Amino acid sequence: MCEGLIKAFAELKNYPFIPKTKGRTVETEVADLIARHIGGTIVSKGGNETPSKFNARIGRLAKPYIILQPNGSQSVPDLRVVTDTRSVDIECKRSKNGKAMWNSGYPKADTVYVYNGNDPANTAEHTTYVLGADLITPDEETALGSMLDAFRGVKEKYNKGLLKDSKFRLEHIRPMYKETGQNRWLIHPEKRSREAVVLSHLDTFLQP
Ligand SMILES: [Ca+2]
Repeated sequence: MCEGLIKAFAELKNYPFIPKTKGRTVETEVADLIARHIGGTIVSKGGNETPSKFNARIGRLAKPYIILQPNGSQSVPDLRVVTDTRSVDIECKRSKNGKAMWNSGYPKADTVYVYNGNDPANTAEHTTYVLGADLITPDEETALGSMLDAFRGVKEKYNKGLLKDSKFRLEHIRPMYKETGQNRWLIHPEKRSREAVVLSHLDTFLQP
């Protein structure tokens, strides 16, 4: 199983730039590729299915399987590969200018990030991957988490305080994160070692 996942990632490195047309997305391409190599099925929650019904349904599935968007279409990760013993989260990113964007989520140490794109400085390669632990330190993750908690605290304080009798309230906070420095993963000087870290993470992490 682990071997299959590693083979899938080795093949993934050779993937061309995936156009946005024809209903293909990086997420479905990666899910299909992994399913082919590990012999698992791909599942996703139906539109009308409650989370408990969905959980009951996947509870009956033979492992391994891949859940598409396990936390909903607006939340990370894109894929969760579930094996007999563990599961691994995979988040896919795609861009036309070679830059990996974070938008409303920052990296998580144990998530695998797949990037598919078009970097003018490296037209020979279009896909790479990196483990979250190579993108963010534990201290940064803690600081970003506590900043988000602080924002949520402000929201609660106002909604339940000054705004409690108002027709208006803050419905939700949508942060936007930006990575400064080298965020062009296809030309990153440590690209090869970052890819190797992902392979060894999958190898050791998914061992029973
Ligand atoms: Ca994504």
